[in-house]
Amino acid sequence: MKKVLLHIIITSILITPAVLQSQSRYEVQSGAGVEVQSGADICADSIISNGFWTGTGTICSGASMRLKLSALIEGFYNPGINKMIRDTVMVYVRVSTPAPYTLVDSQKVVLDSLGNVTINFSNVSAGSYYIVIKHRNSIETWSKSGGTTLAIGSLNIYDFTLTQLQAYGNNLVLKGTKYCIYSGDVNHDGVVDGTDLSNIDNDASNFISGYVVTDVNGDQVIDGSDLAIDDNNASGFVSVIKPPGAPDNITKHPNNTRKNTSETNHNNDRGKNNNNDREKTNNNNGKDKNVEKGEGK
Ligand SMILES: [Ca+2]
Ligand SMILES: [Ca+2]
Repeated sequence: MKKVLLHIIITSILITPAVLQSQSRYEVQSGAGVEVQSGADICADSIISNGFWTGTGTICSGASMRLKLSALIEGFYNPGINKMIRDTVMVYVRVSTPAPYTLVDSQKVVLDSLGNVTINFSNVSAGSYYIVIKHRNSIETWSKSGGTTLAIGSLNIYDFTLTQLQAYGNNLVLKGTKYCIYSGDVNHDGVVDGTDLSNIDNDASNFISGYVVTDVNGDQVIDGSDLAIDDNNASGFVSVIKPPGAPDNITKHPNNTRKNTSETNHNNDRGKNNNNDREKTNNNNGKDKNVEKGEGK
């Protein structure tokens, strides 16, 4: 298919010099024509068509919003080596106004050991949005007050680790030199409190281990280290801070079926207690039926 596509592009350029093509942009100018043969496809982040197309191939008009996101999970981040235990998060894009900040897209992705991931959102057009991160045992965190501008056709960058202002309500905790998302909301009710502590305490008493929601520091052992993080954040009355009128719960966008290439196996189901209020998604392609059992690592 690549040979066919290359042939089409080269032929197009030779025959119709008005056609411009690059990695993320394909433009057919007025008066120009492109034949896409059966079985071939032309895809780009941005396709501008002022000319005409022939043939029965596929045109992927998949203009997407690309976002390089950086976020660190407090319990999973070790400032001594500036590394984080990688884990899955849900990332939501919501309009910045008006309330209730309509959800336009979401992705389930894996933050790497530096807290980075690059995501393609296919349902987001250029505008101002809130970026919301939800992790299996951390406090749901919204991006800075007033929203952030996201563009199409260029890489957008949003870094929650830079300053406290990067989160709505300054709801980040400094660890070393990086700002992190608060850990410890084991039961996902939006607050770190005695209920979370109790859940951790129970699992620690039962020597539960593995990929479980009570493992707040990501070492797959439930013990006093996890309790200490929750105890500290419960003492600080850590809770979700989001714009007025925001909904209590966020659900996955129903139209989203795209998978990010950085995702890992989500079938890791070694823990005994990992159904505890996990993010439940309903990926239409049927590949992620086990998401509710384990979000990956
Ligand atoms: Ca909680
Ligand atoms: Ca642990």
